[in-house]
This record gives sequence, C-alpha cells and structure tokens, in this order.
Amino acid sequence: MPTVIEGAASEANGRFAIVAAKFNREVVDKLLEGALSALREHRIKDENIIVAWVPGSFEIPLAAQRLADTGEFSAVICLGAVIRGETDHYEHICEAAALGVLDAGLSTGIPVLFGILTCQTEELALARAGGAAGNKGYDAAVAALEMTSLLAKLPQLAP
Ligand code: DLZ
Repeated sequence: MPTVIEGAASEANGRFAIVAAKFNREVVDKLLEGALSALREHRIKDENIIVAWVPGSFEIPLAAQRLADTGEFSAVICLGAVIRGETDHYEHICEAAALGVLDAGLSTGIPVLFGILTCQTEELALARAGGAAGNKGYDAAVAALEMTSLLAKLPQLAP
C-alpha cells in the first residue's frame, strides 16, 4: 500500500494572516466574516489572526508576500472581489491577482490561499460571499488550515 499523507483542518494551529481588498467592500466584508468564522470554528483565537487591508485586489500579492516572508504565519488568506466592468481592467486585475498569489506561495513556501472572487456581476459575487453559493472566504480559510496541517506532515527541506 502506498503511504498516503493528508492534511486535516482540525489539526492546524499557529498564526494566520488575512489580506483583504477594500474594493467592492460589501462583498469582501462578507468573505472576511466567512474566513474569520472558519478560523474560529477551528480553535484559532483572534489574537492569532491579523487582517491587513489593501486598496484593491491588484495590491493583494505584495502584502501577502510580505506577510508570508516574515515566517510568523502558518498561512496567508487572500480575499477580494473582482467584478467585470466596462473596461479591460477586469482581465488585468484577475490575472495579476491570481498569478501574484500563486507566486507569493511558491516563493515563500507558505500556503497563500486564493479567496478572490472573479465574477461577471455583483449579484454573482454576493451569492458566493455568504449567499446561495456558499462563502468562498470560509472555504479559503478551511483550505489554509488543511494546507498548514499537510505541510507539517510532508517531508521537510534538507537544511
Ligand atoms: C481599478 C479597479 C477596478 C476597475 N475594479 C476592481 C475590482 O473589481 N476589484 C478590485 O479588487 N479592485 C479593482 N480595482 C482596483 C485595483 O485592484 C487597484 O487597487 C488599482 O488599480 C490601483 O492599483
């Protein structure tokens, strides 16, 4: 039988950082509520959570990378809402945010979670921020806990 390694959100501990974008604040506030609920449900105390606000989703990767680089946090959870408007901004911000969040995780070795909604309308975004389609902030925080647990079990880098 192969060795199977799996993280469990219930086993995670440590400190967690959340980077949240102020743009489309009504949606992001709900994603933040979801993320905080998930962390608290898994016994993470408020004193072990920090929330850093950035202007928009485009700025999320830099703040996430800075926080991940400190080595103080088990994971960084990124929350934002990019909603299509009349210009090409949507594509640029979505791509920059997604690649930037990925890069922040890979370059630091700390889980950096993508809880950034990319939606055609505000209605679709609200549905995913505590509405009929769940809360992607909650889901991102649970994924952060699971990755924290998984990384603790995976073989460590040689010194
Ligand atoms: C400028 C802009 C636009 C048009 N739309 C969004 C959006 O839907 N969601 C979001 O998080 N941010 C948006 N922004 C702001 C950019 O992310 C960024 O803050 C500015 O371009 C300044 O760099």
